[in-house]
Amino acid sequence: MTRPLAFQPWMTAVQARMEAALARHLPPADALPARLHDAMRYATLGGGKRVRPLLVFAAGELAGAADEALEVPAAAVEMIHAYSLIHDDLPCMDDDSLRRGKPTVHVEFDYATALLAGDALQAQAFLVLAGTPAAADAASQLRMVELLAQAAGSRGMCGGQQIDLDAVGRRLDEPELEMMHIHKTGALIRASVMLGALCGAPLAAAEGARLDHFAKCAGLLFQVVDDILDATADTATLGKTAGKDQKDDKPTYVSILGLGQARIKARALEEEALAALAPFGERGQRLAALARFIAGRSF
Ligand code: GRG
Repeated sequence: MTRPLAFQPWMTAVQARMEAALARHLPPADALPARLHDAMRYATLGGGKRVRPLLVFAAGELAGAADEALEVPAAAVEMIHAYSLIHDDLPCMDDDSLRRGKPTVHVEFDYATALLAGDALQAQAFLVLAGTPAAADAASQLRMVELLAQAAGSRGMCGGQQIDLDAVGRRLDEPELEMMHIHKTGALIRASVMLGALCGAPLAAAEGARLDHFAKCAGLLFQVVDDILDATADTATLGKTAGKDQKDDKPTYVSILGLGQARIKARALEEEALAALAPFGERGQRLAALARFIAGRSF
């Protein structure tokens, strides 16, 4: 039996694989309307950590899925993520000019093109997921479409963004903040894990519940670390404007708990995520390494 790749080379390989897969699954830059396709590719290619595709691949490894199949949901979740970043950066949302170390889409192109590029990326995600066989059977593929739609919509990411907008300038308590992030950031992270698993052999109900608990912890962990980095890292390292949450008077884990307690919260979530994986033994090792990466990331 071949030994599994160590985490760092595995991550680099998945990131490279996804760059090629996304380039293939996006409309060509010179196809009409070229400006829109150019903006979609600008937003999606050549940057980002690809955390959500990495989660798809790691969960797929746990379920014994083939890498070729995993490219499909991984491309779909990254397209939804890229769309959310475009819209999140718009003047009517966070109004930011830097993303992934380059000008945001509405700055590089224009507001209307950015809006359309986000819309079109969302549609492209579902086109790819519905139109490219990835799961073992049609029912599982349909379930993937359903899970992604749920995660992206008003009871998922968009709903979380609305809670976020409503919270500006208001003091949230920790349960309210958690509710916001379970939707805004957590829903797509959770869907990434479940879509990856759906590409492999069916999990027993208890295994599925355990994996979902891992995904929920990983989503919150990702956000707590994001809040800590916004308060402690610099713009060059992050590739996006640092200190923005405080400047915009946004409730974050750091503003509510303080930096020290936010770090303790991150550690507790990491441990809870790892504990949820423990019964999977070797099969859960890739996801465990990814959870540790999410906890320890510096950008
Ligand atoms: C429909 C107008 C309209 C807006 C919707 C969907 C939406 C606005 C906002 C979603 C909120 C959002 C962007 C959540 C994700 C927050 C987050 C932590 C993003 C950064 O993710 P990373 O660090 O980024 O994975 P990279 O660049 O590495 O991919």
